[in-house]
Amino acid sequence: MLNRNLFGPDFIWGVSSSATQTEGAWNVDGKGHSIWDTFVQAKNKIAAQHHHYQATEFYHRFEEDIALAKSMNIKHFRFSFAWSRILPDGIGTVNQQGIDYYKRVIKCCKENDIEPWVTLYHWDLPQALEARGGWTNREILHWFEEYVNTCMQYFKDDVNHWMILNEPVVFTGAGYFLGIHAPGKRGLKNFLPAVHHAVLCQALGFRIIKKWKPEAQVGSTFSCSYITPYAASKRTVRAAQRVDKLLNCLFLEPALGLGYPYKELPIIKRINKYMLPGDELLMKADLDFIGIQNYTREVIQHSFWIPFIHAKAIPAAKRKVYHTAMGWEVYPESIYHMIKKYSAYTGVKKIIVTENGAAFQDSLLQEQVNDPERIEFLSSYLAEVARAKREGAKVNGYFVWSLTDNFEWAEGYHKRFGLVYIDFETQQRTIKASGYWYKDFLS
Ligand code: GCO
Repeated sequence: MLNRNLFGPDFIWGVSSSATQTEGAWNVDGKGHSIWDTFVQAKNKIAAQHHHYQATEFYHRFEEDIALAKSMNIKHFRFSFAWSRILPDGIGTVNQQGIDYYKRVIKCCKENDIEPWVTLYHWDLPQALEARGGWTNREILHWFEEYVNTCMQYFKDDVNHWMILNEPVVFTGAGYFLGIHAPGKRGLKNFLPAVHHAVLCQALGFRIIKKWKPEAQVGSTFSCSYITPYAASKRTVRAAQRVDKLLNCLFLEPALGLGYPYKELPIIKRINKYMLPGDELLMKADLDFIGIQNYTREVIQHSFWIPFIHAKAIPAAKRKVYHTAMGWEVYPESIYHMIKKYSAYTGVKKIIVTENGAAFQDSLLQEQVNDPERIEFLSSYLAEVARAKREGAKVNGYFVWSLTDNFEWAEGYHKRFGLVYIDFETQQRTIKASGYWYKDFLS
């Protein structure tokens, strides 16, 4: 039977969230604009033209939400700092009100016996920096350096667990290649420099944090999907390998000193154009842990028509397999395979599952939310985490995405991932059946 003892006494249990998806208060108390504040204004980018300007009002309601987390036996809370709340223009003047706010959040966590885990960059670049090219401009190394130094100056004594970037392949891929996330840029000419600069910032951020606080636990978080070829043909298998390198390895391997995956992903050779002598070394970061964020697997087919990668994913609906409201296949073995895969890298010291969860069509009926699908989802994925752990994998923590329903980027509010339901009209919180299930599991 699944129970927490299978994971050992030191295993870390938590929930995750991020600033843009929850805080709201997008333009109060001195906060500068972020690229998401701008992006949600564009036509036809966000489902139902939703925006995050109120979101879950975490900025004003954090005490209530952290108390809820405590009531659910949650001991670790992962959230992010909004860069433009701390440095409204990205660099330069510090916004004291932003510093005070995060101090209050951290203090509240501690008063509730909850350990804060802070992500420095969860996709919300200050708009003032995007105006200067954002992640495509190598200057971002200086901007990011200033931001991380500022965070350490104010928070080094308050926070022991830091994550540098959240899902860099998603914010560069969706934001600078596909144009479906902020800042809405497209093409290899934006994607490749953004990737390279993010790889460099990841390592730079690591060095800065360690300089201020050698004993801090510092990681970065990577989205990952188990990749399966649709057929056994050589062509399909190679297509699947390319996707695997792109989605699962592009930001980790350079940090481990393995460089970019040129061999399996030939298109990445074009990144050399953005590299300066010595960069290979600057890409390395001896991370204390890696955060992995897994939801599903992808089944890949060779495609002549898709440029650069010549591969495409076959959607779960088309394969007629069980999937969540996001259209993502429910495939618990995926998390097992990913943990094993990352565990096999000698340079990976420790793996924390920093996100796992699911969106389903939840509804509030008589003040209750009955979500058996989510309970089934979480327990089946956790059983696979336990299996990997039993086999000796270096996994030592698990965070559910997310504490509450929130702003799901381009999907708006209709995709609910929370253990706690939010009525976005009234902002009323209701713990879902899955939230009670997690609470019992952790008791
Ligand atoms: C992330 C994720 C979250 C999403 C979650 C569900 O990178 O942390 O994008 O912000 O809400 O993964 O899609």
